[in-house]
Amino acid sequence: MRTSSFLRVSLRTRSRSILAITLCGLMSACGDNANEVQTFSVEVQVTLPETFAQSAAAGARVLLTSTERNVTDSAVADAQGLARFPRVLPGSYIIGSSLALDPDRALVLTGQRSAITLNALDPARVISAAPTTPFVQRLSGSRLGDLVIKEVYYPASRTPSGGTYFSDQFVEIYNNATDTVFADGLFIADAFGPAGQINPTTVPTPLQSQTASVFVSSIWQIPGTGRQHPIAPGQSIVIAQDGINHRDDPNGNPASPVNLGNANWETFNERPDGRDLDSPSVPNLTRMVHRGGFDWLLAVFGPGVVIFRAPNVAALDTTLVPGTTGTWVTRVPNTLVVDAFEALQNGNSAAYKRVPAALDAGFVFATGTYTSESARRRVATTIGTRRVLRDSNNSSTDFELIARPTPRGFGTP
Ligand SMILES: [Ca+2]
Ligand SMILES: [Ca+2]
Repeated sequence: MRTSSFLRVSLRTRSRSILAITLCGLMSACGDNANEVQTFSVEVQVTLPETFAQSAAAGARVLLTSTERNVTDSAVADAQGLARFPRVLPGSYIIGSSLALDPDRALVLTGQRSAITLNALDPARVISAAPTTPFVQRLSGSRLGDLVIKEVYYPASRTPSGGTYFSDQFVEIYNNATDTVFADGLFIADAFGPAGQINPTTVPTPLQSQTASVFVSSIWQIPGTGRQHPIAPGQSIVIAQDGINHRDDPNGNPASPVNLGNANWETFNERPDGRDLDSPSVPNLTRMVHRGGFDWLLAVFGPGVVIFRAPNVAALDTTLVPGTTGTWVTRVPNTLVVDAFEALQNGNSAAYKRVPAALDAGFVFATGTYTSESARRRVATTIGTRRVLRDSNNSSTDFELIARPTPRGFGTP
């Protein structure tokens, strides 16, 4: 039955299986099974983070989503952390796992009675033959109650005449927790170092080897006495480089994709030449440490951004970058960091990572500079009307590149 075995192996989609049925209706040589596309038994082994008291992620929910068909299959991991999908069609899949630990189970596994959500994501798993071993998903995650960086619009935009415009950059911070979080006192900073092979002599930051800290250039702070700036669960704040409607402001860019006249905050870098304008409608962050640039300029090739809490920025170490004569950075220990984001120049720029892997295991990249693209954190799930954003401390999988920024939004740009 040469014809039917050929069909079984090569037919990959349901539309093609319909074709197979049609063909077989016309072909007398077709066997009884010619209209069945071959499926595979797939197992996913879900494990807890290495630092946890156990390994098997019992109860983890595993989603197998076809990237070719609008189909998601789900399974729950058994006591050994094994999730089974008995009939999987050949194709490309996103495999995602999640496990929410209540305080009691978190206490057993981590020693801390604090609810935690763990995630893992394999964004491109091609299944073309029966797997001989389970696919492994190692979960990671952080405590609930933390703010996360939701969107970083760093590539900036082109003017109608093709010039470059970067005053419309912004960072959005989102409350991913179940309770109100106060933004008062939060610090935001950009990681020191180049984003890639910008020119032939560009080398990665020599501070990469110090993996217990992230080294930052400029630091800004959200003002407040502690309870003045609440962010409700599922809500966010937008920090603009310039808090203006970039599209219609005389100092703006008619081709900019954003109106930031309603931003929560802006970075106003007061200086004698008045180069940075103070938008009257948007309050200013407090400038704590400023090193270079006429404003808080994020690298259009890709910035590292961290938000952190510290009792006193003046108490943080200031370090001279090795090999330089006057480039100073501030050392922020990983333990102070609330969330981190990293973008690099392109997919081949991993060697230039500036944010330690313990804070962010990956990076995103745009298709170029001044593209008006934006990097936005993915939605993991929605509880009621509240979006819970994916937070696996890995910008490669937590973020997606979108064609236009979506400040305070999640729609298709
Ligand atoms: Ca500004
Ligand atoms: Ca202002």
